Amino acid sequence: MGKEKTYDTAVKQERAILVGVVRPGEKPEETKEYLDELAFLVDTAGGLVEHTFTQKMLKPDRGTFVGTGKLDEIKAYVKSEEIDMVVFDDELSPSQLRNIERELEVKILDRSNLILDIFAGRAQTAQAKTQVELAQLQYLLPRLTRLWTHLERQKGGIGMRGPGETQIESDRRMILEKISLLKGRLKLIDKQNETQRKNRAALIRVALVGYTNVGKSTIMNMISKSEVFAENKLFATLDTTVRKVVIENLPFLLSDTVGFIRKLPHHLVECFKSTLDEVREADILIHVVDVSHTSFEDQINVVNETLKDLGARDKDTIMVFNKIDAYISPEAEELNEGEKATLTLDEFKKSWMAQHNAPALFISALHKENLEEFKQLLYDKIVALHVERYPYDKLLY
Ligand SMILES: Nc1nc2c(ncn2[C@@H]2O[C@H](COP(=O)(O)OP(=O)(O)OP(=O)(O)O)[C@@H](O)[C@H]2O)c(=O)[nH]1
Ligand SMILES: [Mg+2]
Repeated sequence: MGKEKTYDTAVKQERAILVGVVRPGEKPEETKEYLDELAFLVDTAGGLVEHTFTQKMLKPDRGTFVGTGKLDEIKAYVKSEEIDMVVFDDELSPSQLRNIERELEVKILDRSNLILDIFAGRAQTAQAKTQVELAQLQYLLPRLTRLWTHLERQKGGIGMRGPGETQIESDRRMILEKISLLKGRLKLIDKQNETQRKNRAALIRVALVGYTNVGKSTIMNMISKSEVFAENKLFATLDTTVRKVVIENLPFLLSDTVGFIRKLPHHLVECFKSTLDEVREADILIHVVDVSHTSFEDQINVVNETLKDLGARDKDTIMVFNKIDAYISPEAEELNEGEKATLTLDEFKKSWMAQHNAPALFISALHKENLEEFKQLLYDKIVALHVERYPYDKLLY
């Protein structure tokens, strides 16, 4: 923990505003939740959120996403407050991006390239770096015209066709070549990793999965006594780490991997599929939930959906509700003085969370609360699986 800082806070922070469209039927707390998460992403990327704009719409405008009236309002704010970038909560189409950029004349990001940017800043291994670069190029490809318009504007804005088209074509070809190069490199890395996995002993494999920032790496560090980078930022972990762990006399493999998030860019999921092989091939999943987060139920659904995409939804899964120390009950505001807003371990065990999610455990990885029960359940599960798989192996237990 506490490795080197990824972002240098000494440089001037970029001033950002957020823009979200409120869909019909969306509850105010949902809108707040989406934009809070976007703000956390901007913060993680090193930016400073100055203001948030929302616009109620049946569906986003095809040309300008928020409609021209709202765009004028945003433009006035951008100019008067010297804003450096405008961040949209949804993926913008290439033409929306072009129109908005032309109007606002500052950097425009959408959720996808914000996430890509964070990933790019965090990638450590050759595999992660290649995966992120590939995703970035795939994101860029349909948006190439935008870059060219940009150059045209600097030159005076005439002659949008002629040389522009030729330039786009050659850029395009270059990017396509780079994409196929990166794909080739990834294939090679995948093959090496596959061989590595095959060479491992026939141990039971357990994978930590969950939404980003729920405490997966903290749990990994705690039970494997390793030093995986954990911090209160999104996507602290990008690469998969595998450790051999021994509980009592029982060895098994535990992996920690990239966290999931709602609206994860499609390209990114594709490019990170191989990083998630460890999840796909795991015998047991530990689905970690941050119970102190107001929308942890939504987060559980997002994780389950992502697991489904990966073909890993039907695996043997233990639900671990983490951060019980920071849990505040939704009725906390109505409590009288002296009454506790959190739950005791017994109350957690009797709650709907336990009843709906068997087997479920309630822990605090940070305060090392209830870890014995966690280890015991894991131990029992692994032993059961081991007996089933190697009925004649008497070396263990
Ligand atoms: N209060 C509290 N905080 C915790 C607990 N467990 C982890 N945290 C904090 O939550 C933050 C995120 O923890 P990580 O272990 O990095 O989470 P992660 O799931 O690996 O996150 P990503 O790799 O970014 O997806 C850190 O600041 C931890 O110190 C806990 O039990 N209680
Ligand atoms: Mg992590």
